[in-house]
Amino acid sequence: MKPDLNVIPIAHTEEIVFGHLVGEVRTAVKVANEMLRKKLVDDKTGNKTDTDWHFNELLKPEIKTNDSYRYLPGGHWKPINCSPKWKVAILIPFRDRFFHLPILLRYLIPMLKKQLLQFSFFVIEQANKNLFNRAMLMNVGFLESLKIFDYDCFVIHDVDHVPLDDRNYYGCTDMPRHFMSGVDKWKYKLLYKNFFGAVTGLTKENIRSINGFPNVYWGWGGEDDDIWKRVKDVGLNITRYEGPVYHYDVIRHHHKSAPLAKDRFELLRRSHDRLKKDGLSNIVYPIPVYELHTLYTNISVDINRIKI
Ligand code: NGS
Repeated sequence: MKPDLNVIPIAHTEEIVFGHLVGEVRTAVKVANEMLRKKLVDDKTGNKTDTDWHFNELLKPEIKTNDSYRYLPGGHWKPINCSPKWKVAILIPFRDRFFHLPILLRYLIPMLKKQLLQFSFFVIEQANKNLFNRAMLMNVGFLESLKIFDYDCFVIHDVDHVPLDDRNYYGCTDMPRHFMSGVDKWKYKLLYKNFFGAVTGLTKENIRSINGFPNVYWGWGGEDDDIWKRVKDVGLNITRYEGPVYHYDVIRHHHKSAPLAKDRFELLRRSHDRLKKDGLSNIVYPIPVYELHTLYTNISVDINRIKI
């Protein structure tokens, strides 16, 4: 069935997702945010402090939902009656596309519950006007999410891609994984065989073995091809299943197209040489700003160029 990709307010999505518990959830998130702010901001100086403590202790109280899940403030869900096969962090690199988020989350939450996964949503927001750097945000999301919980599975998700079938399993079996066999804008095909963008999955070990993601792609394009090369370079194979279960629709928008990463072809040629020195091994970024929302944890970060 075609998903409804019309814009809906976040409040309406919250009502759909939480039903009669929505009031309780909103209050819990408000309280958790106040506690978080007390911990993260130094009272005297007003400066941000590091998150080097048990962050997840603040994600309280747990709320039991009526579908055998426990919910924790900031968009974290854990099944009650089974131990989940995978603990999945969904990382959404992000800037400005606020109206996309509720549309995507309202489809993903029921889907992941049906798949009995433990899951959390992290929106990794680039907090400046530099060219957008999707892959560096992925590195930040990986490192920061691991401060909250020991996830073993990471799904990197473009905010505007909605899966069409809830049998598209987001656990980390057969990784690294490209979850998409086709997309509406390319007539439910892919643009090229080695495409590794939009929605991908890697285990924690996979990500460490490729030294995370390249930090050097500022602007649109190329970073996903670089990641494909990294994966191949370390001898891993990418799995992709064929057929309509793995189709996606793209949420249309009227933004002007993103500025290109002009140097992307040059960068791609040197991908192999940079693998060890560009990624998790050299990333630096200022302490991010955390904010808990009902449906996700927002990690806002001011990323800048790093010398290799
Ligand atoms: C390729 C880009 C990828 C991009 C892909 C799909 O040309 O980064 O198109 O584009 N590679 C380079 O530019 C080197 S899309 O379907 O979004 O139009 O992901």
